[in-house]
Amino acid sequence: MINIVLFGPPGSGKGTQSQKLIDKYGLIHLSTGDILRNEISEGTELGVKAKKFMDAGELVPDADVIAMVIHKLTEYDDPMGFIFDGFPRTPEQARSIRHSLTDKDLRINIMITLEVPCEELISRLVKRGEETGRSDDERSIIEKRLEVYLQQSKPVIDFYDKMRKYVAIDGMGTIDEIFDRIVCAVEACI
Ligand code: B4P
Repeated sequence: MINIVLFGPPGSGKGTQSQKLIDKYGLIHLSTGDILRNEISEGTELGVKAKKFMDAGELVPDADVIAMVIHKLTEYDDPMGFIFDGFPRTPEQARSIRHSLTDKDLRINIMITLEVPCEELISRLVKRGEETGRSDDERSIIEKRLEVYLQQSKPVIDFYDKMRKYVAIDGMGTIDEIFDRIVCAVEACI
């Protein structure tokens, strides 16, 4: 079983690269952004609450996201492993998932951070906003999400670095070039 955390600022290519990793390794995709958007489209209590935070470019509260992920983990019997896409996004989320996995005798094998310059992130997300109409891909909200990433999410790197699980990957280039770099890092840890 292999468990991968795919980390990086908004627009760094986490969702894009997760799809390729699923195809190659048969892992289960656990994207907290996708799960939350699904809750919103179904109009659940969590969705109504999450939408307010997401549309403001803020993180959804830790307690809600952690409970949601722990519940999701129980839905699968004998998986090949998980790709945690966009989770953990705070040190509190990182500590919680570590405890939950340890209780099941499991662990995160590698935490991959996609590094992309800020101007490129903004340009990718503005383009996606124009193409898809995604409500949080609007310039002022994108800027807020980047600020939140630097202040609240980036410390997650230290958490995994201390455990020697952190690997930085250049997130610039074609999708296939970046994927090749990720595969090299994954193969080195399994
Ligand atoms: P997410 O859905 O995780 O959104 P994201 O950070 O923008 O990443 P995404 O995966 O969608 O984009 P990607 O980089 O692949 O989160 C949305 C919101 O949900 C958060 O702001 C927060 O409010 C909430 N949330 C989610 N998880 C949470 C948590 N754990 N705790 C609290 N709140 C949480 O791609 C972006 C664009 O770039 C795409 O259009 C893609 O086609 C393009 N692209 C990708 N690779 C490229 C490349 N190599 N070259 C050019 N373009 C590329």
